[in-house]
Amino acid sequence: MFENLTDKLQLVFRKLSGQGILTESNISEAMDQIRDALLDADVNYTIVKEFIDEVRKDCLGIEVLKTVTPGQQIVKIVNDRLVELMGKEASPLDTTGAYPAVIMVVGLHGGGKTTTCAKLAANLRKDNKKTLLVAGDINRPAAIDQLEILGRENSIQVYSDRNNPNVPAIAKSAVEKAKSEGIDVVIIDTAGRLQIDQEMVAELVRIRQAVNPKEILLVADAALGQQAVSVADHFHKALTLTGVILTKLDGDARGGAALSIRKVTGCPIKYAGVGEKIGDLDAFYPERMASRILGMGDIVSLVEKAAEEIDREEAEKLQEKLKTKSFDFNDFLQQLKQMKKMGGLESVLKFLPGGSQLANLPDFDEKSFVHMEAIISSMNKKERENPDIIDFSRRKRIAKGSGTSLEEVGQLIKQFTMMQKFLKQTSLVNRLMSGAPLAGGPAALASRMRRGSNFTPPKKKRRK
Ligand SMILES: Nc1nc2c(ncn2[C@@H]2O[C@H](COP(=O)(O)OP(=O)(O)O)[C@@H](O)[C@H]2O)c(=O)[nH]1
Ligand SMILES: [Mg+2]
Repeated sequence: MFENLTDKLQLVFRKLSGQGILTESNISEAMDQIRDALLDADVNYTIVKEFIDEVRKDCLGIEVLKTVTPGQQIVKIVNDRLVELMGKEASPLDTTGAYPAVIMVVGLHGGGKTTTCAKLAANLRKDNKKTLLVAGDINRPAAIDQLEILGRENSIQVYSDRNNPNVPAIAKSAVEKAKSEGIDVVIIDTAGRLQIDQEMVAELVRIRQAVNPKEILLVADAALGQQAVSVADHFHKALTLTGVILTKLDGDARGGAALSIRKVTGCPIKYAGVGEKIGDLDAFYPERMASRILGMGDIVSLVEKAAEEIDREEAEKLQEKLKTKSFDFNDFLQQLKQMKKMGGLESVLKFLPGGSQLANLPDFDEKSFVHMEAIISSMNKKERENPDIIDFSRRKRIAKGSGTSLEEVGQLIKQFTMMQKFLKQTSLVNRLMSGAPLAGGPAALASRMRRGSNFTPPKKKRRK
């Protein structure tokens, strides 16, 4: 699958990895090559342009990690953007709500509708769901035969009515039958054409009205590339699809459809057909697909680990320092500087379990960093080491020296004392580090810290 694209991208990355540092010029060269590779894979032009712009921006803003090379980091950037392009999260089949759930399968002739209907039924059987396949392509008797054979071979019930020319009525009867027999999901195979035409669309709309499907899935041949994308776009406009199933990804598809369809139509890809056999239907996971396209899953996880590692190290160092009872204004200042370097308190807190909510402290924004630094710099050595001695007249002097207000100085001292107190609750810090729940949750803690009230650690449950 997508070998050509994979080969080309790997070539770009190999070249980058050989270069120790990233410069605007080698990033630029790499972006040109990635762009060509994507265009060759028949990805939509506008999408390629946007994609490259985003990747370039990410590359220029890269934060260098110790244990991996910049080239490896770019692999990760491209990976993440590919995942995003394909929809980020997987989009599972929805069979909730009305009973039985109805799935309508639509698409052009030869895309793989009939085969995919049977594959879907086999997939649902794994979830213990009973299905009924409905032969809705009545124009060609061979199509009904095909579905019946697939049903017989795989022990899936098939509903057909060769004497009825009214497909919406057939679909309706099938749903009634399913209801009375306790069948969970009805899957309707429909007629395709070589081209989208009004007559076909009108029939599909009538079927939709008759049975109100939970899912309307377009089956599209991935080998058609951009043509598959425009087919999807048309079907979506006519029918409001709930998802796309890309077939024949086992063949010589170049990747264009898989990489463009989500962004162009807004419809998620739900499954990928990867062969002619009944089991050859995979749920579509953007992350796995990106990893297959790049063929560099190991580098992606290496970079992820390195990023986590460095942040964890910093967070732990900070924690260690904060835990000590000797924590004074000197430490506070140093921590402020370090936090600023690391992108603010939030960036540190978010790596502590539950810390992401604590990070919403409004008092720690960029501007107040500057003021805090100024205030602490205006304190003398004694005051920094022993903030208790800072009385009104000292406050006045500090405010004047730092160009801030008395109020701000008071605020900072209050915050510092609170933080000091908070940090002395070592058990609390440990709890935070271990991910154990806090009484009222981190948000409650954060608000207590903000208000300046004393924090009482959660009471231990007494065992009887
Ligand atoms: N290799 C491959 N062949 C497929 C896949 N899905 C369907 N086919 C084949 O494509 C052809 C057309 O499929 P069919 O279900 O009849 O398409 P329909 O006209 O849309 O109903 C058949 O020969 C299928 O076996 C797939 O994912 N991979
Ligand atoms: Mg068919």
